[in-house]
Amino acid sequence: MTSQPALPSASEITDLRSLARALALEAGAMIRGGRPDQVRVAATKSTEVDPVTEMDRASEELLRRRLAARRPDDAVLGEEGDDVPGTSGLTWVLDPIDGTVNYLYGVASYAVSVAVVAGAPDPATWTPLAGAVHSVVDGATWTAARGQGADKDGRELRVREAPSLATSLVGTGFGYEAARRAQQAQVLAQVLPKVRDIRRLGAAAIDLCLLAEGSLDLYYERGLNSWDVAAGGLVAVEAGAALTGLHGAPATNLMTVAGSPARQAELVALLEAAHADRPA
Ligand code: LIP
Repeated sequence: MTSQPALPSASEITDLRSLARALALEAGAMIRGGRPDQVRVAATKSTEVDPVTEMDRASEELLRRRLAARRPDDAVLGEEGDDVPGTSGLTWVLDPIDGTVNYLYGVASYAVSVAVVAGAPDPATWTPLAGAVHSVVDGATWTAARGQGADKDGRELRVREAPSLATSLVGTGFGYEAARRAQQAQVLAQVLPKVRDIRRLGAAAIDLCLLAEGSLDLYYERGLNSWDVAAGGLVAVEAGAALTGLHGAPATNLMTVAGSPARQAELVALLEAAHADRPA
């Protein structure tokens, strides 16, 4: 049985939180200042509606450059670039623009997400240590550190507990493949009548932070990548949210469900009854 390397100290984790915040703010300022009037798609990924822009790439290059200088022994996993191995046992998990479609269209919900985890960068097994989500358009910044709480621009956060599932405002999102979206629409048809309303804002990292601040009561999404969830998930958990998958599993690409513990358990049960993780 290989022993897990010791986690960084509380003060080291505090420093990692400060670095994540500084990097997210710097990349956000570059994105904000450099957005052309007409954003072009540089390439597409999983489908023709899964775009990457030059700014996604420029943001990740900036983040990687800074990390190579500040944290050369740490590994890096980013949405737009190759994995970089490390020797420290820590991995930085980067989403240079979460909400790329919103950025492309000029819809004001996109963010830079920077997190650092201990262990392999696998949401099923990692230990999130620190993270920052910086909303590019309005400049709001959420941060969190393991065991040290979560904040929005310095204000401590606690999740809201809606009195019932029926009065809960629920965030969600949809994938890029048509078959997956058809299946997600069937699940949504079973969720929508049972909750207050749905919000599809287009950036998981911001959705999870809105949950942490009480602007959403619940959030679920299937098909998220590790970089979508790494920072926002820590913000939500450090604000008191339960964050899991279905059937007792941790939150992974299969399903991410977050919210105050009582309501989150009810949403998990509803999603399980709707077979929300059934293959599309
Ligand atoms: C996005 C997520 C969003 C999801 C979108 C997309 P990206 O990430 O933040 O929640 O619904 O389909 O995956 O691709 O903009 O980094």
